[in-house]
Order: sequence, then structure tokens, then C-alpha cells
Amino acid sequence: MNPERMPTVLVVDDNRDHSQALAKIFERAGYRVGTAGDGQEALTILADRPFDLVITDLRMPRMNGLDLLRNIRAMSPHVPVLIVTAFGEWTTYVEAMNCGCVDRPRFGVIVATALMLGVSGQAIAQAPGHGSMPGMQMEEKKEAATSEAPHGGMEMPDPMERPIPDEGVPRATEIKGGQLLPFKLVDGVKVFELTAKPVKWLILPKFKTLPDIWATTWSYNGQVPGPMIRVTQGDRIRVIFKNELPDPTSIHWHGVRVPNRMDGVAEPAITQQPVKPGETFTYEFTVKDPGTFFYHSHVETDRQIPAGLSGPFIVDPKRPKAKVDLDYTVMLQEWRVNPKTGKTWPAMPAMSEPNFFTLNGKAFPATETLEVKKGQRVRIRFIGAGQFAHPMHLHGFPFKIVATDGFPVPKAARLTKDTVNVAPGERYDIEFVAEEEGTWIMHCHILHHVTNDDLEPGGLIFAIKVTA
Ligand SMILES: [Cu+2]
Repeated sequence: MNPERMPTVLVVDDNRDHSQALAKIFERAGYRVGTAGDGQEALTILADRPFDLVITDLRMPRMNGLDLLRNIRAMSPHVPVLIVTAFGEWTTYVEAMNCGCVDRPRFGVIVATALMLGVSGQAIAQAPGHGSMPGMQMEEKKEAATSEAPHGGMEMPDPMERPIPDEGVPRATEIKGGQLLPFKLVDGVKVFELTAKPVKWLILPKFKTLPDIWATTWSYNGQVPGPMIRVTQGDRIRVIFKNELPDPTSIHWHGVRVPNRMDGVAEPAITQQPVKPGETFTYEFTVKDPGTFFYHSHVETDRQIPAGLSGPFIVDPKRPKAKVDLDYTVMLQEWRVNPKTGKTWPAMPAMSEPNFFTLNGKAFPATETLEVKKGQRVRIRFIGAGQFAHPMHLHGFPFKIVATDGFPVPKAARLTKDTVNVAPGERYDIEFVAEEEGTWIMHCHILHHVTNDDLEPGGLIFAIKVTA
């Protein structure tokens, strides 16, 4: 073969044994191989001549794999980069995702390209003799082995109960749940509109052996969780609620002190009749107390709330006392979805044990990463919107519980903790100072809740990235 036409790969690793072993594998597979001892050296080489593929170690002196990836993206966005690491921690996945387009993290390997996986595919297809890259083959074998492990080849049987009807249910046009809901000011009243309707919601893009997981949900305004109503203590608010679901429903304002007839208890029909499909109901009240609350259906709650009918309701105090640099609300929910068929059952009713767990409507690694500067004060408001308790554990620094169920905790009574158990219906506001740099994670410590259909790492994990 004309050596000019041979595909080229740059192997970057500070361990010479590793890089030489890799180089041999690639040479045998028909690549022309260059080697570099770290990210800095790799950049110097790349400035001189282009390569079809860069395969790099993660942990190296002077410049690590992620910084190299960032630099390559800026320099030559078309070059696919394959990051190989024996240290496949969640934090690394999160950071890699922050670096841009990243293919699904796999066991020990993160495939990252500056553009799309298609670019990577082209480069791989150029390799002579093989349908795919040698490294890829080894890695796929590994993946197959792990994918069989969780159920021992057995799939979870579908629950006996009827699934959430999915015929004709469109995919959501919104990407994020819990978005701030705009209002119109009418004669001094903040007027909001909420519409309950079914949508398919992407709780997890392709992950390991799983396809995109689109749960069939019952949403408010096409978002999961429903949009955030954020008002100030003392505000008069009106919520015009429309039911576009196939079943009757209502809204209960969880923890909010409202007049009895606004309490939304429609099953049993104590404070109002259920809002039938196609009907509208108007809720109106003055918001008395500041704090973290939420709203949810109060009809057939065991089916409707786990189908998605809940959203955050945050009330800011009239005269704010403590200022925080970042104020983040986290709604915790559980799902039962058949990954193959997409059929969705409300998690919890007989035999419907959850197999997906979401934080603001997304399962890790699709959850958001909070970015803060060292020394900043962070408040996280947890809302237990589902049917399971979630002991949320923070790495890196302790926190204080500053409010429970919306009520402020007096300074002298604030517990210092690193884990807070958020039971169904509860809210906890925690605060901490991000005192150490790094990517720290917070996750549920019921470890099944950090899986996606039994595959780790998933579910209730999010990261807090602290930079200087
Ligand atoms: Cu949990």
C-alpha cells in the first residue's frame, strides 16, 4: 500500500509500554502510527502534520487527555479523538461531556469527536483489513460481556397493569423540564397557564446497550418535570389550568397555604370536582410563605404523579436574607419503561418497580452539571416528587440543611450533613460553599437508583464542577 494513503493514528500516552503496545496493534492493522508522551507533545506534532485519529490516555503530566481534546477541537475540529482510560469514573464522563460532542461513555473508553460520530466512523472504515479498528473490537467485546451481566440474560417481565396509553402521543418539543414559566400581569395578578397533556419524553439518550429511552409521560406544558412557577411571597397568582389528558385530573399545591377550595383535592372530590378532559379550571390565591414547594395532580395519584404530573413551585421571600451564587432545584422521579418497546408504566403500582430514575427529567449521564467558582455559595432545593426515598449524598464538602419542607431552619438548629434523605413529598434546601476545585458528584445512595435499567452509572447522579 502507498504509505501516503495509509490511515494515520497518533497514540498519546505517558507510559511508553502502553503506547508501544498500542502502536504495534495499530501498525498491524495497517495504520501509520505516531506517538507522543503527553498532550503538549501531541499538540506540537499535530501542528506539524495532521492525523486521521488521535487516541489518548487520560491521565498524563503537563497536559491531560481532556485538555488535549479541548485543544484539538479548537485546532482541527474534524479529527476524531478516542480517550482511553483505566479510570472510568463518572466524573470523567461528565467532564468529557462538558468538552463537547461525546459518544456514549463505554467501559474504560470514551469516544469523543469534535463533530459527530460519523466522522469517527469514516476514519475507522479507512482501516484496511478490518471492518473496524482493533481497539474498537476489543472494546465491543467488553461491552457485550457487561451488557449481559445485569439480568443474567433475563429481561424484566412487563407489569400486568395497563401501560400509559401511547397511541398518537407526540415526542416533546421541549428539551428541558422545569423551565421558568412566564406570566402575564393582569390587574396586579400574576397569571400563569398550565396545560396537562401526554408527551414522549427523552429521559436518557443512547447509553451502553440501551437505545434512546423515550418515556410516555403525562406532562404539564410538554415538560417533565412541569415548568417552574417562581413567585414572590405576597404575590396574588392565577393559574389557568387546561386538561388535555384522556382522564380527569386536578392540581394540588403541595405545601402551599391556599384557601380550601383551591387545594385541588378532586379524588376524593373534597375541594373540587375533577377537571374533565377538555375542561379548564382556574386556581387563584395569594402566596403567603416563601420556600420550596411543588404542584401535582390530585386524581388517581398513584398513576398520574408517577406518569409525570408534577412541577416545582418556588416562592422567594419578600426580603431575601442570605444571598447564594447558585440556586438549583432538583426534582427526583422514578420510571418504569421497557427500553425495547418504550412502553411506560407508572412506577410503583403492583409489579411496576422502577428501572429508570430521573433528576429534573433526565437520568445520568444526561443530567445537568452545575458550574461554580471556588468559594461560591450553592443552594440546592430537593423535591421528592416520586414514590421512593432518595438519600442524596454529596462528595467533596459538607452541607447544611437550611430549610425543610419550605420552612427555614434556625441557624442554631442547622444540621451539617453530607447525605440527606429526601422522602416522597419532602423538600430539603441545602447550602454549601464550593471550597475545593474539581468535579464533584452528588448522587442517591440507594445504589439501584444510580442505574439505568440495571446498568451503571446512571439515574440519580449529577456533577458540580468547581473551577478557580
Ligand atoms: Cu434513590
